[in-house]
Amino acid sequence: MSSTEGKVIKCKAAVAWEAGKPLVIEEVEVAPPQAMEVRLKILFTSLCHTDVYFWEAKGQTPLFPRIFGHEAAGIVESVGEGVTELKPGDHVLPVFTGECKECRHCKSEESNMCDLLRINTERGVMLSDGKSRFSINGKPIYHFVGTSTFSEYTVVHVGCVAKINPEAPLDKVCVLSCGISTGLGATLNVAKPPKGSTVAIFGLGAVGLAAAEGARIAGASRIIGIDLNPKRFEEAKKFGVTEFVNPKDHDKPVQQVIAEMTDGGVDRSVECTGNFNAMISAFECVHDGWGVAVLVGVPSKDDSFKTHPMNVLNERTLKGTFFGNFKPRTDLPSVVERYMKKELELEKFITHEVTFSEINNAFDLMLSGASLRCIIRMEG
Ligand code: CXF
Ligand code: ZN
Repeated sequence: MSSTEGKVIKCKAAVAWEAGKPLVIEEVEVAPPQAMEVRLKILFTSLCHTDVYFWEAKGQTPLFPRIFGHEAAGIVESVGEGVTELKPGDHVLPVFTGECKECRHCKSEESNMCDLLRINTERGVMLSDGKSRFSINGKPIYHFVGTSTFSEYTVVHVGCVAKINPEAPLDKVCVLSCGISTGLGATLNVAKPPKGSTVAIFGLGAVGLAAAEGARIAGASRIIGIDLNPKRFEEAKKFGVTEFVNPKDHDKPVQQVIAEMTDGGVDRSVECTGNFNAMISAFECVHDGWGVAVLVGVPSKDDSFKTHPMNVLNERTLKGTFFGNFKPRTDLPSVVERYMKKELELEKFITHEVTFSEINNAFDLMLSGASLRCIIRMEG
């Protein structure tokens, strides 16, 4: 039994008091985990665009004060009642979407969209009692997507925690909690490019580069990266991207450019920008007869998507994915193993590292487009 079990822990957390204002490192109180919850000591966390988006209060009703953060790795400190699969000391990745293992989605081999623990960006409290486990002088601080990893300790539902190999370096595998798994899974689990095939990736940010990494692992012969920023290409080569297309360099639709490059279209495409015009291009650039396009990027609220139905009738398939179709508890341990076997390279995604007290720098680096992933080291 750890000395803190069952007790309130006082620790440091980066609190967002207001939309778009720098986070403030505060001393917070973290309540013990309740039934089916675990309290984690976070060792490393990284910043994902979704944290920035909700911090800027672009999505939905703003909820403040709040502790953001959902890409992370840590160690179980204590477990609540009813938790049998985790124990103090286990190495884990918290995940913003869960796997209850009981609902029809969890029981289906095809879905990872758990009914109970699916992402909810509007809820700032724990599911079981509608309360926050964080407070400052008795005033509650809201949670974010059930993870709130910008804190030395956090409380998470057991269904949102993947137990991983204790040998895995937590400062690397923390990026598997969200963006990198999303892009990787979009290619490996959903697009499934056969060996030797051609793959187009729209958007060469961290998620798109993870999709390219998936195509490289699958043995694609050509990986065509599409981005409006030509500077992205140099970096993209490290992820297996073999050719680069900037839609701005052409006076015809990019889907036509790609069709001309590939004798009628690519075998697979993965859309990682969230721009609806890019989604149309990603769909229309796949070859008729067998092409599959996968949508990953999150569109704006009022967007819609238009294509001629003949594009579908001519045997093109459109798919979408959430978290790369990975079931967090069942599948993430094996993604970690792929990294351990050096099949999957994570180092190249990690462009920066800061200490916890420098967390606002990680926001600046992401906003300026300078970073792919910036690791935030909680200690030392
Ligand atoms: C995203 C996935 C789509 C909805 C918002 C959150 N995942 C994490 O960043
Ligand atoms: Zn994310």
